[in-house]
Amino acid sequence: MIDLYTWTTDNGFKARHGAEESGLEYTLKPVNLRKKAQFEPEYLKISPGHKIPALVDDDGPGGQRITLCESGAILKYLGEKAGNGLYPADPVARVKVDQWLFFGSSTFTTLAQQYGFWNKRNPEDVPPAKKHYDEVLRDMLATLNRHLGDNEYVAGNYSVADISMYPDVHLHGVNEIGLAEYPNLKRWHDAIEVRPAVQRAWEPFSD
Ligand SMILES: N[C@@H](CCC(=O)N[C@@H](CS)C(=O)NCC(=O)O)C(=O)O
Repeated sequence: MIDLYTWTTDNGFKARHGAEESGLEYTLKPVNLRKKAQFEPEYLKISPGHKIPALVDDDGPGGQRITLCESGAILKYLGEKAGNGLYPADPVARVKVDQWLFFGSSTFTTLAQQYGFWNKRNPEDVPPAKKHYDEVLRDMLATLNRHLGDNEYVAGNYSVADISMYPDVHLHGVNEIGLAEYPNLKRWHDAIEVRPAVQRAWEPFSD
């Protein structure tokens, strides 16, 4: 049985989206960040850096129990375990999925979160930081838009790499900046948004 520890944030939605697309059975374990549940000693054994998402699989490789944090690693793990092409078996296809999965996990979300912090959540008005991260986010959206002009999904076929970027395109791109200037990205977003797994993954939940 897989336990998925998550909350209603971009990285949290990625893991839930990956779990829903995998078709694997899992139990959702809410970690209420507002109540600082991520600092509970038992949770820190699974996620040492007090971050969601995290996962425990009693039936990991070789039947061993494994614990895992980092959304990118979780997406790769679920995709490999599901064996349904979300993380492809073909080494050549994997090269591109890895490239965009790392971009999504380490560059895109990390910088989009800075946009969210400086432009939406920080009570102090700091115009240079706002301007900087607004430009950074728009540049990343433009990069994706150009790439998706020649590719249906970021790594060719739909994969965990797309899942790693969907939440921040949705939250910041669609809901805040707007995608009118990025038609290829809007086409990509809208195709993913209607997937049944995405609808399920974004259903509200509470602890
Ligand atoms: N690189 C990590 C980042 C995870 C992350 O930033 N999680 C945030 C929510 S989106 C969190 O748990 N914050 C709580 C904290 O830092 O205490 C990943 O991709 O999983």
